[in-house]
Amino acid sequence: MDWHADYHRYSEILTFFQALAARSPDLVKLKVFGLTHEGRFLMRVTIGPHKRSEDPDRKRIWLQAMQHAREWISGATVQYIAESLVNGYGRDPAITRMLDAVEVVLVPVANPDGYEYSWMGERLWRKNRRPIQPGVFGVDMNRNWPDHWNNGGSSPDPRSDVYMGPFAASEPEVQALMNEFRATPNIVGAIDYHSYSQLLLYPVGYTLMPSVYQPQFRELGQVFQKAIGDQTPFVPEQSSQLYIASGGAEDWWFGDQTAKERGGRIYSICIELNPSERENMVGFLLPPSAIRSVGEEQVRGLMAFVSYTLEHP
Ligand code: 0X9
Ligand code: ZN
Repeated sequence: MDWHADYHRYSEILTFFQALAARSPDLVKLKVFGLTHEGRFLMRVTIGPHKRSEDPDRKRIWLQAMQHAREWISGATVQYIAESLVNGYGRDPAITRMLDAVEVVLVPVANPDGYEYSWMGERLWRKNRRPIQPGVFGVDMNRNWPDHWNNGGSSPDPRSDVYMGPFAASEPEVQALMNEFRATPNIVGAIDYHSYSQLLLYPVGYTLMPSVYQPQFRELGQVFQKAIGDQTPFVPEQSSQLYIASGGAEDWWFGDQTAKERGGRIYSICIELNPSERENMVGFLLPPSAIRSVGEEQVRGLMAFVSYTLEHP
């Protein structure tokens, strides 16, 4: 069976990564780093030659998908990326070079409760599934991160799809992701995969004011596009130009607090995957036949992202 010909339930995805780790024990390591509200495992996958992990200066790239339950292509894409990296190491020179230079740390499903609900309950569910009031569920995880939380583009109404939560980092999934991120040394770049609209969004999202890194992010956008190819345009823009939204992961990764703790900023972006439409909810229902081509493109995009990040410290 061709795994990438379809979308899969969370338990199957965990099994997929267990099989990948069993097949390449020197390259792939799994770790449960937290539990969701409903008690599911939050899992991270480390990809790269283990013998290099002991190097205290080993650089790392953080990849994360499926904060939003209905954005299934983001999960399928990181599964594709993970398998491509594992298969390519020692065979494909560019992949080998990349994994010798950086370790990839991947959270394949950041919101497993919401994801399972999008299979069994409502296909277009977005938030996590923590009960807030009688009959009212879920916080938008990408409005809950503690960087300029509650600073616009999010809602205090628990019934809203962009509910920010009762306080910053109120959600167990966000807390676990933050702790794990902070416990991972030398992260130089981070990508949060979402869908859709084919955009490369860079910080900051809480205000229209540009960050001092805007020129680099613009250049990164061009490099990324060149790697993907003209057949699939990815528009680079500051995320607040799409719409202002506060409490997003990419702002927290980039933000002052993280910067101070780590002695520098990191390249953090949010990729809105295919399709290119902007308004129509059917964009979330990308047919599974698209997984392979999106995956191929994103492997190339990731390689360009990593190269740029390393060349522009
Ligand atoms: O709204 C979001 O969280 C992201 N779009 S999505 O359709 N996948 O929900 C975009 C987040 C980009 N960040 C900001 N605009 N701050
Ligand atoms: Zn999203």
